[in-house]
Amino acid sequence: MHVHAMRTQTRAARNNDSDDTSFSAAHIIAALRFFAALPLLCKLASSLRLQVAPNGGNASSPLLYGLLYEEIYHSGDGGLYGEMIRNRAFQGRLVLDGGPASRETGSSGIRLMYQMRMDVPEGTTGPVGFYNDGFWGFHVDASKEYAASFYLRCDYGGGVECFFTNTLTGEKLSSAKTEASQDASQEWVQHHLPTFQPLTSASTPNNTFSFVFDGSRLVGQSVYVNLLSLFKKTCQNRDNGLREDLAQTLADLKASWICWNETIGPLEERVGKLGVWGNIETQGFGLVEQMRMARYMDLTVVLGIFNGLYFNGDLIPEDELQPYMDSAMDSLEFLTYPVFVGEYASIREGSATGPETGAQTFGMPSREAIMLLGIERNSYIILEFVYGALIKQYDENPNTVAVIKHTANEILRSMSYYLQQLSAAHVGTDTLPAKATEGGLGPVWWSATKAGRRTVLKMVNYNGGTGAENSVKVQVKGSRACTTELTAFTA
Ligand SMILES: *[C@@H]1O[C@H](CO)[C@@H](O)[C@H](O)[C@H]1NC(C)=O
Ligand SMILES: *[C@@H]1O[C@H](CO)[C@@H](O)[C@H](O)[C@H]1NC(C)=O
Ligand SMILES: CC(=O)N[C@H]1CO[C@H](CO)[C@@H](O)[C@@H]1O
Repeated sequence: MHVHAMRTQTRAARNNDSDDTSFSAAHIIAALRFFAALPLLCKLASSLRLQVAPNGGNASSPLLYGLLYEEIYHSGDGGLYGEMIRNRAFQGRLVLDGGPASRETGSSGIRLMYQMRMDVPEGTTGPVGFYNDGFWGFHVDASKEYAASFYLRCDYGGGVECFFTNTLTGEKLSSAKTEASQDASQEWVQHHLPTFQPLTSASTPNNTFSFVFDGSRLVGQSVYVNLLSLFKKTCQNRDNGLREDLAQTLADLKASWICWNETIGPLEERVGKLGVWGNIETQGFGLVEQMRMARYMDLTVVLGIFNGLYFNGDLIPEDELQPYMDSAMDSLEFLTYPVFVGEYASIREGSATGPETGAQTFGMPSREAIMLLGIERNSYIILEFVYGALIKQYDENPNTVAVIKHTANEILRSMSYYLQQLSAAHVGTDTLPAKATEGGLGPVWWSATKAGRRTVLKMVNYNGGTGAENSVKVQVKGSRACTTELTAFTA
C-alpha cells in the first residue's frame, strides 16, 4: 500500500483533478496554505464556492493533536519500551521447553516477586542455560550495539555467554561473554555483559536469545536468575530507553501532548503487574522514561486522573478517594479541558466475522479526516483529541486499528498515521470563518485556520466527483495577492 502526501506549489487553488490513476480521487484531504503574494485566480466552473475571511474567528487549542499512550497491544512492553526480553522478571507464566526449571515466589533481597530456578543435575559437563523468544522474536541488526544483563544467585565461578540464534537456520548470530565469580551468600549479583554487535543481521525476527553457563561448575546446584535484560541501542542512547525506530516514528507524528501514568525507581523495585488489557506490565517504561520521551518529542504532559471506577464496575469507596481528589485538584488547570475527545478511530463494518478493523481502506482515514476537520472548526471549544489505539504489535490478536503497528524488526505506519501527521503539520492558531456562497458541506468538507500571515484551508472530498465541473472555488478575503501551496493526501 502506498500513501502519498503530495505537495505542489501553485498560484491558484484548484480542485485536485489529477489523472494519475494511483490516486483515489474520491478521498482527498488537501491542506492549502495561502501566502500573501499574487491574486488568487479560479476560472473553473464550480459546485462549491468558499469565502474565507481574514479574521473574525477564535483562538484554537494549541494542544489539539495528542497521543494516547496506553499499555495495550504491546505498546509499551514489547513496543516502545526498549526491553527485548519477554517476561524478564517472570511476572508472567514460565513456559518450559524441557529442562528442570521453575518459577518460584520469594525472590529474596529485591522487590521482584518471582525468580526462576534452574536445577543442574549431577554429572553435568557441557553448557547449561536457557533462551528467550522475545516479543514475537528479536531484531538482530549487525549495525547496532546491544547490552545484556541479568541477576544471578548461586555459587559460580566461570564464564557466561549470551547470543542470538536464528531459529530457521540454527545459525549463531552473535556472542558476548563475561566471567562471573560469586557465592550463594552474596545473594543476588547483577552481571552486565560487554556491549556487542551481532556478527550478522537477520532478515526476519525468527531469532532467540540465550544465556549459557559452564555446567560443570554448577553441578548439583539450584541456580536462581532474575531480571534478564537485553536492549538494542535505544533512542538517544539512553539506559532503559525507548526502541529507536518506534520512538522516531512516534516523534515524526509531531503531536503536541501525551497522557501518562506513574512508575519510578530502580528496575528491581518495579514489581510489575497484570495490566487491564491482559499484558504483563514490567513497569520498566515508567514515569521518568515517559517524561524523557515527552521532552524528546517536545510534548506537553497532560495528567490523566483515575475517577475511582474500574472497567469491571468496581468502585473505590468514597472515604478512600481523597488521594485521587488531591491529584485531581493539582490538575485543575487542565480540567478547566472544555472538551476532550478520546479516543476515536474509524471501524469498517460488514465482514462475515464482524467489524473488520485491522486492515484499512482509504475510506476509513477519509472519514476520520472529516471528523478531524469538525474538530478543527470547533477547536476553540475542543481542547484535545486522540486516536486509539496508538501502538500495536502486528502479530497480536485481535487485529485491530492502530496508528502505528510493529514487529520485532519493522514499523508499519497506517493511513491514519499519515493523515494525522499531515494535519498536525498544518495547524493554525485561530479558526477562520469560512462560508459557502454556493454549495455546502458534503461531499466536500472543510476547515479554515490562520497561521501567522498564512491561511490554512483543509478539505476532504469524500466520494464526491472530480474534474472541472466539481471544482472548488476559494476566495480568501482581504488578501490582495496570494501564493498557494497544495498538499494532497491520496492512496
Ligand atoms: C467563534 O466562537 C463563537 C462562539 O463563541 C461561535 O459562534 C463562532 O462560530 C466561532 N467562529 C469560528 C470561525 O469558529
Ligand atoms: C517467524 O516469526 C514470525 C513472527 O513471530 C512468525 O509469525 C512466523 O511463524 C515465524 N516463522 C517460522 C518459520 O517460524
Ligand atoms: C497518576 C495516575 O493516574 N496514576 C494511576 C496509574 O494507574 C494505576 C492503575 O493502573 C492507578 O492506581 C494510579 O492511580
